[in-house]
Amino acid sequence: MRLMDGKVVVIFGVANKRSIAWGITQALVEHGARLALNYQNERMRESVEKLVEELPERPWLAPCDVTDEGQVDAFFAGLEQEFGQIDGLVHSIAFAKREELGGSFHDTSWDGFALAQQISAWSLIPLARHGAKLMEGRDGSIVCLSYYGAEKVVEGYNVMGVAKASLEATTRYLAASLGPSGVRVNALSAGPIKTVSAMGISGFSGILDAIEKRAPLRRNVTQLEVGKAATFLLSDLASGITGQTLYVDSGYSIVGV
Ligand code: 1JT
Repeated sequence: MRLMDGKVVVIFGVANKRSIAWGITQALVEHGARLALNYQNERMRESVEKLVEELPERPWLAPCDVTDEGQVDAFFAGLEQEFGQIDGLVHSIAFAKREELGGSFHDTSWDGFALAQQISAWSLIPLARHGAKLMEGRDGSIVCLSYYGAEKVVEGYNVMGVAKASLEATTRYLAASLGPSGVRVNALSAGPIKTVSAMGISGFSGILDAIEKRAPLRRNVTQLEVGKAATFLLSDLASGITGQTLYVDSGYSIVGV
């Protein structure tokens, strides 16, 4: 069954083979989607160019640092020229300074707080605005990535927890404002995954161990499992779903004591 035949999806956030966005790319390719990807800067360009060589069809690639309005404008202008319209958009982008992920939350700096919000939450708004413009009359779908630390305190997640809470609320407000145009907006709350940016954060491997011990499925989730759920939300199978946060977490979030 191919869920995405004839659909165009733009994916923000592929950096390397461990990126969640790469798992989403692979699942969407499996389901027949035509893809467009960004790379954050020239340094990232090479690694993304190399990764996409594995795919059966080369996706459209262009630079886009989401903190640069000019680059966002140029990216979507190029996208429109290449595809005309699009059907889906994936936001798989987050950032926090290493020193803010750990230590005492009450020591959070304004700069660290603002940076995490700008890149991890606010950036969804301009991407959704530009994306929705290319989805007119197409029943479009937008998906972003969250984490359990948005709603419960996860030691050390700190400023990212507040940014993800903001992202989930942004998802609901965008769902309400874009719904009348037929555009759906949902978040996936993924279990912890060994990505390049997560590895080496103190406490992270303990969180992976806790999932293996306590989650109903007794294992961690993979990038591809998140990709399959993203494909569902982007597809017509989810045509009645908007504003939601869907958990892809081996069931961890349902467990109490
Ligand atoms: C970022 C990073 C966002 C790691 C992230 C993230 N969302 C989930 N993780 C994994 C994670 C989870 C916990 C944690 C640390 C990392 C890395 C920097 C960019 C944004 O606890 C300390 C619970």
